[in-house]
Amino acid sequence: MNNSWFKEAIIYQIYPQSFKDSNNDGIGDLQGIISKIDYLVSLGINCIWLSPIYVSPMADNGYDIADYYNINPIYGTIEDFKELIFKLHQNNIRLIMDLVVNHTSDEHRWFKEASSDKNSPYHDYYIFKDKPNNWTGFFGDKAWSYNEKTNEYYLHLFDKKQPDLNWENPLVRQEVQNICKYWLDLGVDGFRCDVINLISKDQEFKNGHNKLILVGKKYFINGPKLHDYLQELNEKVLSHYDCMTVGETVFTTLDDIKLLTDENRKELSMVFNFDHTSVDNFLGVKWLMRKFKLKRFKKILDKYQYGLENAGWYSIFYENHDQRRSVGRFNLDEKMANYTAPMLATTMYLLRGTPYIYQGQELGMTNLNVKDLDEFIDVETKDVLKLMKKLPLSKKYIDKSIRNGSRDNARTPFQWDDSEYAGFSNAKPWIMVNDNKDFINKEKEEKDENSILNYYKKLIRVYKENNLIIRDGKYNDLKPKSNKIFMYERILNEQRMIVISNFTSKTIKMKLPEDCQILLNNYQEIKNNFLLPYQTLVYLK
Ligand code: TEU
Ligand code: CA
Repeated sequence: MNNSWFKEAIIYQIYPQSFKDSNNDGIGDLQGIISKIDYLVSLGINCIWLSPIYVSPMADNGYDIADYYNINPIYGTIEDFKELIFKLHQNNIRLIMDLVVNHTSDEHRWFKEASSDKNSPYHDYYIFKDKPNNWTGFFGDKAWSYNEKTNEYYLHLFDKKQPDLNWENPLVRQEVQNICKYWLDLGVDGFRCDVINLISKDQEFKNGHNKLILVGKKYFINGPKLHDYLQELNEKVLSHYDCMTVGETVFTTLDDIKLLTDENRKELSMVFNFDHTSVDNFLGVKWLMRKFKLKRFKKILDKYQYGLENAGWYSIFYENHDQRRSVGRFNLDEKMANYTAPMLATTMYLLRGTPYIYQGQELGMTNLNVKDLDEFIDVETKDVLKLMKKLPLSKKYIDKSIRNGSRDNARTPFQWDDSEYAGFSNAKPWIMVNDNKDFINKEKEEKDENSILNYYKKLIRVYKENNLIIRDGKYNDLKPKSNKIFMYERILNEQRMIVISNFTSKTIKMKLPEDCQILLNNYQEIKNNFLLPYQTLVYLK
């Protein structure tokens, strides 16, 4: 991995189930993606992160893998996949795959053998104990389930259909190396490594100390051998290819990130950290809602912008398939999305780090509006709703928290046009189409010069044209104390870029920079000495 193209990548995440259905069975697929490469090219992105497409019973929408070497037939065949890579590369778009190796599906052959016979060589691929400890998993439930055939408990930090792999076992690590090698040889350009900082567990399996959600998290986050495992994977496989890795890391600190992404240590190219998406919750748990404060948001982003100045690399993003939509978040009025979405995007993507855009974000797609909470179908939402109903919480709180937090918000079909199923499919999709597809859709926005989509295209163009200063420029927050304005500069040699964003619905009196080139503005005009509601401005001097 002695390359740095990942620092110039603009990455677009595709959630295959919801992007485009080519054969009208209601489920997105690989040929669907292929049919939309023109659209990806028109956006200007240069890399795709494809969420899992491997064989899976879909208990967690593909994050539960039953066969790492084959494509889930609902998405197509290996031939379709080869065609996809070939055509993306033809268009100078790279492809990174999702690598989910903290756990497998309980329907993986390894687990089937492991769970039926203590003496099977696969038994030690997983973590079995005679007695469970008190850990809680990420979906709010107990992290251990009973396995009758061997009279033991097995560990699963996510759903019980997602047993954790035992990375202590060198054979498991060898399997992961083989998997990476297989896909790299097929031409993929890297991996997004699912919950990678959970792979090494403290072998004492101590009880956690408190009664909070995620009891025991201290003992399964950034475990003692995490760095060794990552270095080994690099040495054995990744370093032999021109590839990148982005680790999804949960509850990591700045120091962790410095270690994980230090180029000399050869572990990961960059990580996703969720501190800034946790700005409106408590303890990093999105169900525990907290009022948004711009100052807090900036403090978090500043911490990493300054902290990783000389070491490490970072990913910048608002959305992914687990997060709620950014429109309507951060105290912003959903009805003002034509202004707020460009403002949010500008503010975030001119920071230092590799930008990630989640499908539909560029249209200003919104959260899903369901009548009844039971209409949510995601496994996490269901588990958490069940748990919340047992706790002393008001109906109103539960309603708001679930609506905010459900991952279904991000998973509704991509809105291509205003037809019945939004141009995603001719058949009823696997998940509800958002009813605002009539006015939020790709076809309509393409024609409207002032649409969110066209603003994103402009932003991406500006990003590419000024890549050096955005990548390497020194960052300074110019108004860290303000709860209304996010204003920062990026400085490289003689050049200075200034980004100013109004996070409020009010016009604010302020002196604007003079004698600069204006690179971006989400209004037609500039009003001297005033920053308009939700206005965003980018200057270059
Ligand atoms: O998510 C990891 C993770 O920590 C999730 O619990 C996340 O915090 C939560 O979903 C936020 O709502 C990854 C994948 O992105 C997610 O889709 C998977 O369900 C999970 O790992 C298990 O593979
Ligand atoms: Ca299909």
